[in-house]
Amino acid sequence: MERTFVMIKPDGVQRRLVGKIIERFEQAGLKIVAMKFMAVPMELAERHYEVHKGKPFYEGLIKYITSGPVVAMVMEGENAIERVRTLVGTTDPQKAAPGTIRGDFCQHIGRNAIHASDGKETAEKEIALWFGDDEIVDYNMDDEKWVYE
Ligand code: D4T
Repeated sequence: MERTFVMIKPDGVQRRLVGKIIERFEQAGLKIVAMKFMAVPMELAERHYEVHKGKPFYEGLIKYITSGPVVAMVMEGENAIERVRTLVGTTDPQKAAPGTIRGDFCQHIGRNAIHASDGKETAEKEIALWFGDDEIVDYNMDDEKWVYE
C-alpha cells in the first residue's frame, strides 16, 4: 500500500467542490487516512512550493494557496500516488482529460482546485510537512476484500 498527499486548494473550497472531489477518490477505492480543514500559514506554503521559488508564477501561487482555507488529506491505496494523479488530471486544466477532476471542474492553470504528490519522494516529504504522525490514522476498511483481490 502506498500513501500520497492531496490538498483541495482555496478555489475548490470556495466553489463548494469539497464533497464532489472527495467522492471521486472514495468511489475509486482509495482510503482516507488523514484529513484537516485549515488556513495555510505563509511558512508552510513557502516550504510546500519551495521547488518553484524564483519561477514567474511563484508569487501568485503563494498568494493563491494562502488566500483561503484548504482541505489537506492523506490517501492510501495500491499505487495511490499514480492513481490519484490520474484522477486529478494534468496541471493545466485546459489540457486535462474529461472525467478528471481538473478536466471536469477547472479552466485555468492558476486555479486548478487540487494538489497531489507527484512521486514517492515528494509524497513522503509532503505528508511529513503537512501532518504529524499522530494525525494519520491506521485502520482497516471493511470493504477491502471487495476492493482488492
Ligand atoms: P500542484 O503542485 O498544484 O499539484 O500542481 P502539479 O504538481 O500538477 O504541477 P506543478 O508542480 O508543475 O505546479 C505547481 C502549481 O503551480 C501552478 N502553475 C504551474 C502555474 O500557475 N503556472 C505554471 O506555468 C505552472 C507550470 C499550478 C500548479
